[in-house]
Amino acid sequence: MGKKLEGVVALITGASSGIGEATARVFAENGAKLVLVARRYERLKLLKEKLIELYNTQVHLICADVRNYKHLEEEFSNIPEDFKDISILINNAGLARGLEKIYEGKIQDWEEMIDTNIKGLLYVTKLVAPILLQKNSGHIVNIASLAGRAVYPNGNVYCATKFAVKALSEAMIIDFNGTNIRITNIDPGLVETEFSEVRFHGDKERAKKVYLGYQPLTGDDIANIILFCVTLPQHIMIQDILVTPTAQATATIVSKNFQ
Ligand code: NDP
Ligand code: 8X3
Repeated sequence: MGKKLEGVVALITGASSGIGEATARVFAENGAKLVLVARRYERLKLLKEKLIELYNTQVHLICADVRNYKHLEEEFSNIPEDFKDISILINNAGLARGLEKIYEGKIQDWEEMIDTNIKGLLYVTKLVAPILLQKNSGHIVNIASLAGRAVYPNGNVYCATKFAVKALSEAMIIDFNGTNIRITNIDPGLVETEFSEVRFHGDKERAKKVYLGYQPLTGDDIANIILFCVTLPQHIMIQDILVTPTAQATATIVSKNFQ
């Protein structure tokens, strides 16, 4: 049997770690050609080498900050011919910074979250949408969060950015209606990645504790859900998915049985 994504070009933002990296691996295994975006070039380069070695994948790297539209535009105009025909966009790059009351939050953290999670997603979508519209097909997957469905204590600005992603997914579903372009919003709960380390500004010990005492989701779990959505028959569009570890009921109710 042929591979599910044989020859399909997929662009994944935030591919240097966590969910994005796992999605790159799962897509490569399924025959996709990849355009991978992140800021940490060394990470992307190592991943590219691994994907070539394991799956003979064709990979084009874009070392860019999704907050910088001008740079993204330049990089897009330099995408090699072989990778230009993007069919799948995974809007995954994103982060949380800080976990404190709104009146204790730092302006720099707020700006980083808003600029990356909302504006970065919009910038990349703005550049990929014309390619999909031109051929009247394709799929955009937005990684929002459980944090975009219910606010939790000290989540304030991060939650607001993910509510915005959810709103943008709903808007895209309406705006692309009448085309063959599909939109899927995915809201994961707790996934063990570098997310908490980034949120706690590099405090690995504090980050580790978030995932202790239960089985969190992995990047691979989300990657396989994404694969499922993008490989369904063309007439089926999964609009929205909420996925949590079995031990997680809500953002604040997590059963840590053995703690
Ligand atoms: P990671 O920290 O492991 O990965 C985040 C990725 O985003 C990295 O590849 C990072 O690359 C990239 N990124 C961050 N900022 C930028 C930027 N300005 N420009 C380009 N790339 C950027 O976390 P996750 O894999 O967990 O996070 C992926 C997405 O999933 C995020 O949107 C997050 O909000 C969401 N999510 C995560 C959950 C979790 O529990 N882990 C749950 C729900 C949603 P680099 O630093 O190299 O630029
Ligand atoms: C990441 C999951 O619950 O830490 O979006 O906000 S959570």
